[in-house]
Amino acid sequence: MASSILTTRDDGLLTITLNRPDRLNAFTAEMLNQFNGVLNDAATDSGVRAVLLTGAGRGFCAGQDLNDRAVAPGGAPPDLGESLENRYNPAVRTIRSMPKPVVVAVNGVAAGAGANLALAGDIVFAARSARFIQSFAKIGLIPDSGGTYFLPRRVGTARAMGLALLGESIDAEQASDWGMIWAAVDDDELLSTAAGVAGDLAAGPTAGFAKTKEALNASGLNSLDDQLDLERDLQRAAGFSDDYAEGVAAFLAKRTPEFKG
Ligand code: T3D
Repeated sequence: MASSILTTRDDGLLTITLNRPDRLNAFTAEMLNQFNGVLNDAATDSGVRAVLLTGAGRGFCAGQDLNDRAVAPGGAPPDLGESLENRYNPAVRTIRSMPKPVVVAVNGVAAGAGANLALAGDIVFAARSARFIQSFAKIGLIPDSGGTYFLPRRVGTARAMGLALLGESIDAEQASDWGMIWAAVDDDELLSTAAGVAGDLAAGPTAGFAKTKEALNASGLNSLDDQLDLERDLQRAAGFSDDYAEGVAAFLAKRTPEFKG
């Protein structure tokens, strides 16, 4: 049986493909365990300098596989808190905290936790035919996997509330217009565009990117004073790095820099 998580390596770029196309790549517990294993390896492997996440087939990810457990009126309810604590939340935390860029190529419908895992990425591309749906509202749940965090920060509270309560689908173009994602691209150019950007990031000053990510992650809760202090500390460390010296030397010599990260 094919693995539900596929990986390929091309120099410093790791591509992760969600691979249950007949279920629009909906997550089972086993698939999430595999996903978390791959994400953890990507986070700690210094040879991985950027990650590209996409889905196989016509969907990106339909969130939790609703067949993966018995849910029925009158039956014993599953503990969804356990599911989030042990499987979804670790994935979101690893994507947000890994010290390297995560590019997401949303190739088709992204629903429920699938939509919010996409939004956990650093740079999100979506095919023009892709849709984002906060499906939780349709089944009595709340947006999870960071949805209540990422959505208001990306699109503002009014749109976040509408998306969360109405559970309506929005297409890639609208997601891009609202600032929810970086760009909508033609379907047949999605993977080459996202892989090109991810490859460029993998060849870039990844230690600097990690500090940028750390600073932006912190800014949601910091005061301006705290954020200025953090920028000072991170920039001090960046200024001591070989990549900074290389970047400036390459600029002055009018040559392409060779970053080590
Ligand atoms: O652990 C926890 O439970 C807590 C965490 C919760 C996080 C969550 O993600 S909750 C939200 C779960 N997801 C959903 O509610 C989405 C359900 N799916 C849909 O609403 C629709 O499938 C889509 C809007 C995503 C796509 O619609 P469409 O018309 O393009 O495709 P389809 O025909 O509905 O789906 C294709 C097949 O995939 C179909 O199977 P079939 O009929 O061909 O045998 C469908 O049943 C299956 N599928 C799609 N999503 C799921 C699924 N099977 C199981 N679970 C799914 N989530």
